[in-house]
Amino acid sequence: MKRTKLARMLVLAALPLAIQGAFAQTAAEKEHASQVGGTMGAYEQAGGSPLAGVPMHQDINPKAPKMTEAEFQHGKEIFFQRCAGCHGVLRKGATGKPLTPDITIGKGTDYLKVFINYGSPAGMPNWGTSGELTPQEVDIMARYVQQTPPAPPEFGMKEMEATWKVLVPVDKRPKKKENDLDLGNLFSVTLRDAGQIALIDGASKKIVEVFNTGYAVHISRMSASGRYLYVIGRDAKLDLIDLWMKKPAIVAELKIGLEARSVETSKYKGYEDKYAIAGSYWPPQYVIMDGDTLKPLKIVSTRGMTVDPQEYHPEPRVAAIVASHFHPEFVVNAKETGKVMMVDYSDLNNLKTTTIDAARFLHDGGFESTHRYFMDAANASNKIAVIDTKDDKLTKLIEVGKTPHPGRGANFIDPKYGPVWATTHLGDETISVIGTDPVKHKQYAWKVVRTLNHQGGGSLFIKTNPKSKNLWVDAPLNPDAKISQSIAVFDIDHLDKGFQVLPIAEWAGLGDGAKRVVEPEYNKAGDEVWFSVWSAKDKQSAIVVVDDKTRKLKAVIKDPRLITPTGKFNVNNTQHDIY
Ligand code: DHE
Repeated sequence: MKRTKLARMLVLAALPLAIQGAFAQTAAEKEHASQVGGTMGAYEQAGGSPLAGVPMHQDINPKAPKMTEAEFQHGKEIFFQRCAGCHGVLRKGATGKPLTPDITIGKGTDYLKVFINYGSPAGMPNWGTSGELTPQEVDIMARYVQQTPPAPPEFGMKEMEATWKVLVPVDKRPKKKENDLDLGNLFSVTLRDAGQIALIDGASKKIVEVFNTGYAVHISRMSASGRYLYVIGRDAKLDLIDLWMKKPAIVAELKIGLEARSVETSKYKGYEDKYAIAGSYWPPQYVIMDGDTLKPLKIVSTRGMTVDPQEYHPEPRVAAIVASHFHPEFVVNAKETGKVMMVDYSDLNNLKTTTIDAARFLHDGGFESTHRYFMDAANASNKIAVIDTKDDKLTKLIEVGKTPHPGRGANFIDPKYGPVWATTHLGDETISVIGTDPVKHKQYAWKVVRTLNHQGGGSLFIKTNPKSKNLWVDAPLNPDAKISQSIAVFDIDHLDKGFQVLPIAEWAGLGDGAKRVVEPEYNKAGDEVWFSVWSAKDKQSAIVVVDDKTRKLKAVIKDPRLITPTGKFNVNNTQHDIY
């Protein structure tokens, strides 16, 4: 495929679903856009926000063009569904341009209407000519963005406490494990559009339990002991599941804000299972809670100055959070300011925080194999920031490919360069392999030692396991269905020999649907790899299990309850940061 066409298809893939159809020009693009169901729309910052339905303060700007209350409400709804992801809730700009009244009033309604109608080569969709917005809605939006941005409500201790429920008090919980489940080999599987997670037993591949959790549930994390499972929804609802109970159950819940993506637990010696932390997109803040009850203890705002240029940002969303293994600290990433906060949880009343300047648009990342250095993707800056969690310092900012998206990344021993960590990319077809051993392989440390090409862009996750010689990389957002429905696998001992492609979606034997293959995850033994085959809510999805040694199909998990499976979190690997 020609590069220009591929580039256009990748841009298409990153757009909200609703407008993909309109951007699609070829039959293949049109088909892809219609296939991807309700899922792609929420990908990248351009996704719909749960804030659309939240009541907000309305302030009509006297200098701005007139709007009726109904028009304002309609504009607000469209803004949160379509625009907030890129332009920010307060319209201060994120991946899209700032749209505050000091800028927009000067441009005027007619200019703005043209812009909204036709879009721009810089990535602004053609909302009007695509048919996504009616001429009347284009007019409403042109006037809406000249009003003072309505701010969603804040969410402080009073609001949090009002949502807090302990369903099973700590003294009514088991003192030891009361079931026969092999906890280390359980998988917590995100059922994204059902607002649920499924617990699946790694050996029998059967669903043990399905829990109703938050809306468009995002990730699961484990407590240090492996007993408690934490699940966060995009609506910022946090659920705590006790895996020791005879029948694992939700024992506490808390809403930590209005929109969220991340949760983690204290892992430092002496603090196992003591605290949990969750970060929100709105309000931009994080909260530290009691690990076993979710009682909110300390809320800290992330609002502040960006690393570069040093200017105030009112909504630095909290992206990945990990727990340090070297200090009683959480590593909290503020996306828009590009700052990494090492939050010392040993004294919550006198909270000490070391703030490390990294690069803007921090998103996801994982530890290298010693767990000392956190490899932190600043996605829109095309960089990996290496954060030393022992000395609490920035070790290096490394240029990688376009829009790195490691998930947690992949650690392995490169036959030539020693210990390395790899990231894949959303924006191109490369994998950047980075040396991570500053002691025995100093000359390669914190450098891209290899760049591998795999099937194509639109990749989200890369995975291996200490017991494996395989490196797996997905490409679920690639516009070519052949690519998005398969997986590439490299032999770690022969990386320069290229990759093998396995037709995972075909192996699943499903009917029609997007069938994107997403997120490789190992079992506890490190001898099986699980892949989600992710279709729309009303289509059948599945999980395909591959034998890691032979690369042959081992099992297909199909169940009517497996609705839009995406992330899979093996208890043992999540508990011990093995990836
Ligand atoms: Fe994720 C991790 C944010 C869309 C599946 N995702 C993360 C993290 C963040 C994030 C900040 C890191 C959490 C941490 O480590 O503490 N994700 C976002 C978004 O803002 C975005 C781009 C758009 C949105 O509206 O939410 C988004 N994410 C998606 C998806 O569409 C995915 C593919 C499917 C889904 O279930 O929603 C998806 N994100 C995941 C998964 C992880 C994740 C599976 C955890 C990876 C891991 O190995 O830990």
